[in-house]
Amino acid sequence: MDEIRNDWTKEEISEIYHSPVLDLMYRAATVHRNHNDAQEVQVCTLLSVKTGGCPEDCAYCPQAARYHTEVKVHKLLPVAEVLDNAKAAKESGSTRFCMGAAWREVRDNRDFDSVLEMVKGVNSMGMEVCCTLGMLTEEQALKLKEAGLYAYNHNLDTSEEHYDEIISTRDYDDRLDTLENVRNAKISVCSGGIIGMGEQHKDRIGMLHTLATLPEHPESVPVNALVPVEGTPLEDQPRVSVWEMVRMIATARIIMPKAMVRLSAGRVRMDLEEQALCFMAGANSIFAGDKLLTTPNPDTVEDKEMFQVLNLKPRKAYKGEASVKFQQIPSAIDQ
Ligand code: SAM
Ligand code: DTB
Ligand code: SF4
Repeated sequence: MDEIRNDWTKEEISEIYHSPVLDLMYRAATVHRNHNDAQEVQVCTLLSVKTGGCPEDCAYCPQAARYHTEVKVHKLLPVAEVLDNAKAAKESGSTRFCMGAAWREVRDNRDFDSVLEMVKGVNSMGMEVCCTLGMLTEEQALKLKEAGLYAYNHNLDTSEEHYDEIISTRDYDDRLDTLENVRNAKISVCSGGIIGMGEQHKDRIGMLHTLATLPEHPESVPVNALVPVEGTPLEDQPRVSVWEMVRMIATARIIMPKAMVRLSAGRVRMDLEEQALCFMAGANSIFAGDKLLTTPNPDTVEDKEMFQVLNLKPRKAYKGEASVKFQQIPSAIDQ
């Protein structure tokens, strides 16, 4: 069995990433089968609970206030509306519900209290509840944990070296500090990045290196293909080829064998065969529903067909070793 290592060097990761692509896929598929049920794919749903008007300058993001995009600003949704959405997501087969807010950071105010209510509500439905709300202090992470938060998403997005080209309003260490606060609060960590933002291969390798050499690997690693949005500085970036997604996913799978590797943004521009290559390379989760946060995502009906054609089965909530560590309510198991 491949051992779980946190001492990968950039050279080792580079060698894996640059290996002949079919060998790379074969190795990743083997590692995947050694550690996970390769037929299982987790279906997650995203909901933007607070949209647009964000003070940050992330070059890829349609929700940054300073860019002129078609995103309509919306204040925090009412708790009941969010819970209705979560119920619908559960009924359509999702086992993880992720709430995103276009905030730079969490503030200790009434909106945060409402988010804590949302977390409590979704957790009591037996779904893994995840949030992505920007930077967090350790106290805020503990409050979320207490409310029943299972996972927190906070992406590194790119390498430390390329970071300044993409975001100037916070730095890489801020990102790492939040991940540490999440980890210390015993919340499951979800962190990955985006490809197709003009980065070089060495930046992708650098980002994977940072993730794989954290004291503990993130339990979840989203790999997003940039969705170029009109009005953002990255609006004209060319589409990434599926082989680049395959290299990223396969390398992540080999160096972090037990992580859920999420084929996240960018699926609308991939056909079934391309997505199949990503599952073969070790991806084992998708976001379902016709919208990600603000951009389109494949149709639920098409995704159901894809599961049938590829003989995939949706993974249950709270499954695997991580769930024992992060479980909130034992009665939710097997619901
Ligand atoms: N504001 C919070 C933050 O930045 O941490 C949470 C929401 S933010 C939209 C969550 C993640 O979505 C970002 O870190 C980025 O990786 C991803 N994302 C945003 N816009 C994207 C785009 N156009 N294409 C691909 N991924 C995107
Ligand atoms: C992640 O890595 N990808 C998701 C989730 N984490 C929050 C978000 C993708 C957002 C794509 C752009 C949008 O829809 O606004
Ligand atoms: Fe704001 Fe998050 Fe978008 Fe950056 S990625 S502009 S922090 S919503």
